[in-house]
Formats: sequence, C-alpha cells, structure tokens
Amino acid sequence: MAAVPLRNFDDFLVRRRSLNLRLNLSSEFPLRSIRMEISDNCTPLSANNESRGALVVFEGLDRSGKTSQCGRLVSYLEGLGHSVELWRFPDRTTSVGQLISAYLTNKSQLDDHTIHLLFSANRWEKRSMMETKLKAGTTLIVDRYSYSGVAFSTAKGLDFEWCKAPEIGLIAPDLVVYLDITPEKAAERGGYGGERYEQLEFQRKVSQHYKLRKDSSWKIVDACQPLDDVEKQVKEIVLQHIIACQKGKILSSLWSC
Ligand code: NYM
Ligand code: MG
Repeated sequence: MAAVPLRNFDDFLVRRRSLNLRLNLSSEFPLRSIRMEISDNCTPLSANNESRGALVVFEGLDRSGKTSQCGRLVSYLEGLGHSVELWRFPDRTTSVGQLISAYLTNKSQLDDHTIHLLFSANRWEKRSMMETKLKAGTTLIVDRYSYSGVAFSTAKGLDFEWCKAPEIGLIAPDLVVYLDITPEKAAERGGYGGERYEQLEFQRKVSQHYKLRKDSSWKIVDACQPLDDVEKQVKEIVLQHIIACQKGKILSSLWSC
C-alpha cells in the first residue's frame, strides 16, 4: 500500500492510534515488550502509550499525614498549571460510602467480609469516572485505595487472596506514596478521632500487613520528618511520575500478582 503523506499532527495521532489497534490484534505482537514497561501490581488495559494523567495513591496508617500531604500536593500542582483532582476513599458521599461511614463511626455493625466488599464496591462505583479523567489528562491524587482495603482487612484476619479478589480490574496506580510512620508515633499525633480501627494495637497489625503489600509502584517516604521535608520529597517523586504519564504510559489494572 502506497504511503499517504501526513497532513497535520491530528492526522499523525489518528494513524498512530489505528496502528496501535492493529498491533494489538496481531497474534505475533511481542507482548513481552509491553509488559516490560509496567510494574508488578498490574496487567495492561490497553497497548496504547497515550498521554494521560497520573494515578497517584497515598497510603499509610491513620494519622500518618496523608490528608495534609495530599492537600499540599494538589495546591502545588494546581499552581504549576496541572489539571489535578483530589479524591479519597472511602468516598463517604455515595450511598455505599454512607454505609461505610456508619460502620466506621460505630453506628452500625457489619460482618468483616461485608464491610470489605463495601469498601471495594465504593472504589468500583468510581472506576469508570477515574478512567475517563485519567484519559482526559487529569492527574488524580487519591487518599487511600486498594492497599488500604487489603491491609486493614487482612489485619483483622481475613485471607489475603480473598481480600484481593474484588480489587482485580480496578485501575492500577502509577505511584503509591507510602507515608511511613511507626504506630506509636502516629498515636502521639494529637490522638485518634475515635473511629473504628483507630487503636494502637490494631494499627500495629495494619502496619505489618501494609509492609507485605509493597510492590514496585511504591515509594516509601519517612513521615516522621517535619511536614515541609515530607512535602518536598513527595513533590519531587510525584512530578517525575506525572511527566512520565504525560509523555505516554500504558494504563493498567490491578492486580496480577
Ligand atoms: N479503610 C479504608 C479500610 O479499612 N478499607 C479501605 O478500603 C479503605 C479505603 O477506613 N481507618 C479504613 C482505613 C481508615 C478508615 O479512612 C477511614 P480515613 O482515610 O481515615 O477517612
Ligand atoms: Mg483516619
């Protein structure tokens, strides 16, 4: 087939997309070359290395400083002109989120498996919106995600494979910033808010279970440092990932391993 000259940049994008599609359908396409670009928390959702926003997740014990750092980071990124949104899980504004909130504030009792599935459902109800935003170029800074789901429930004694199963197929984070603090130090920080799980003994277990979940998408930041130092480190790490996603990175889903 004769080569038709490119008319403009849009033309280039359309053709690159169609080439990607064709490559994707070909049984001879070397899948390993795709897998090399993704981390070990995920499987590819598409073979397209399109420019997109980054999915940045913050994890850590209660009182580790996630909410403050997420807020500071979002203001900083907005100041740089990035399209960015702050999300959090549980999202207590939905009807599923209200069931979770009632449980966390001890207004209702639920079986451990049931609450685990509700946390997961709360992520699933936002999944398609998440994909749309990321593909439109918006970076999402997310305060807790699937790693919280698994760490807190396995700390109660639930089986890891069982806990992981409902998370499979959610979008894989490009980066997980783990704010590392000892349970004792966290407890010293102005006390807990009185919600379920906010007890030193339980947080010790959660800390151990979080550490088992560390994969190549994780960056561990020492959260015992002064807030400004944590903020500085977080900004540097996150910016690198945002730039990589802007340049083009495969969107992947949790959780192949
Ligand atoms: N939590 C949070 C879980 O047990 N499973 C989950 O999937 C998520 C997202 O809810 N102690 C727990 C961790 C927290 C509690 O979160 C409420 P926050 O960030 O303190 O509002
Ligand atoms: Mg909390």
